[in-house]
Amino acid sequence: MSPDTVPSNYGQADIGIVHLGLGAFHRAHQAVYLEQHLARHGGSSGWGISSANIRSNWRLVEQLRAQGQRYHVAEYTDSEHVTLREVAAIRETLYAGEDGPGREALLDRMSDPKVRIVTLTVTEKGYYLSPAEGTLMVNDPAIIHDIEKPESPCTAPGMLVEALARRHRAGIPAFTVLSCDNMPDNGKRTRQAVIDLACQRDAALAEWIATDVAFPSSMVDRIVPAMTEQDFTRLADLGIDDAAAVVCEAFSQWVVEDDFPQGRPDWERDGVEMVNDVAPFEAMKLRMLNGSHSLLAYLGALDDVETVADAVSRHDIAALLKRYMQDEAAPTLAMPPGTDLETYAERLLARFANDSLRHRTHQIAMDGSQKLPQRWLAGAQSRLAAGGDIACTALGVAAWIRYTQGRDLHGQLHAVDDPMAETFAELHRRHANSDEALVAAFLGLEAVFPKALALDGRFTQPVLAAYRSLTARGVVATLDDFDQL
Ligand code: CS2
Repeated sequence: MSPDTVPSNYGQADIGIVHLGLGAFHRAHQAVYLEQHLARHGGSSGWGISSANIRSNWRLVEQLRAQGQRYHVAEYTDSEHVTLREVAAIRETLYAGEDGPGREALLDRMSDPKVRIVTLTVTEKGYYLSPAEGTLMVNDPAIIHDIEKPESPCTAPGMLVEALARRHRAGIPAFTVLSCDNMPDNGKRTRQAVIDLACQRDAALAEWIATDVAFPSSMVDRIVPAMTEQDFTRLADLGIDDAAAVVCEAFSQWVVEDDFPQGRPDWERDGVEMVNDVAPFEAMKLRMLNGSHSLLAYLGALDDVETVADAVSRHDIAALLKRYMQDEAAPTLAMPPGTDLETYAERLLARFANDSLRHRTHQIAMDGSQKLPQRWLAGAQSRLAAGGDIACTALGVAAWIRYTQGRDLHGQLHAVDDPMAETFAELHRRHANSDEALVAAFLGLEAVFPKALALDGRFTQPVLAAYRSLTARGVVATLDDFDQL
């Protein structure tokens, strides 16, 4: 295969954006948009990025530094077509994980008047908000740390509050905070986390943040699996030896609420959709794409299906996803301008079928406690209120409960990667002898399930029935029955 290549060849760019969460997604999504932007401006627009990891993976920071902050993104349309893009938009990388110079360097950078936007991809749990209620978890040890030692924070909300406090003291205008995580109203949620935390510290600071800081929302979309050895080998075959490279799909979408009082890059020229209201885009993406992802991830992982492409190549799983999107997700959505939900659903299935991406079901299955509310539960509530069907969602919830046991339906063990993993293990121990008690205990987790849903027999009964079917008869037979309904 001979790739199309896009080298990076503009000069140095000044830093105008700080990013928290230097993961694969950031490198393959936001940084690529900025790369195109900087290339158009010959690097002189002032919107270079400083990217930081605040809790883990210092190694990546070292690797990027060692290779002059340049890396490659391999964008696969299918197994025949790949574009290899060199990215140099990240001008600086920082590691602020432990007490030490990295944290101060990051806070210094965030306090620099030239920095006018701070973006985040810290995953749902990185906001320390209760998944069901969206309020700051003030009893979490990391948040307690940031309340007690505000000058040396260890969480993303803590970094934002401390940097904003320093700017406020120094009379420097606030930066705009742009969340790029998969949460509904991610701007409002980030604002809530930051203001709740600032209130613990200084009411005047909280007041200033409430009036002076903009928190636009955004919808981000690109499938960027975690890198595997196999991916690095594939890249080596294309002549790329790059420890910080990322593999992703060719598709990319970014919809951003246009609220940047301190200015922003002219992103619309690089395909970013700048809109007044992101909510319909966000709900569509979360319930259709991410909702389907979670559904195939839990059912697939329980049945030893390794990747997303393997899952959708199975007739029974593909049929379930179609039914879920058509009957349970689409009817709950307001149509975003210029989008047709039927076409959107078809394109999603085609994207999932891209077998150049080894997107592991277990990767998507992690952090279910943080993902379920926005992917499934909000839609299920509105579907029930309209007297609609939620059978696929109930099956998904049952599969998730079974998944959290840490053993698939063929007896193979897997890790349960979730901030609530200990609670799950305890529930499985306590209720090992009763499916009914186990399902009731899970649905009673108030951090995850809204009370109204947990008390609604139209939801709880199908979850229990699906749980019993899955454990007694397995995924294939359960989906077979589903086909007959
Ligand atoms: C996935 C997402 O891991 C997951 O939970 O559903 O990372 C998904 O690939 C992206 O949101 C696609 O934009």
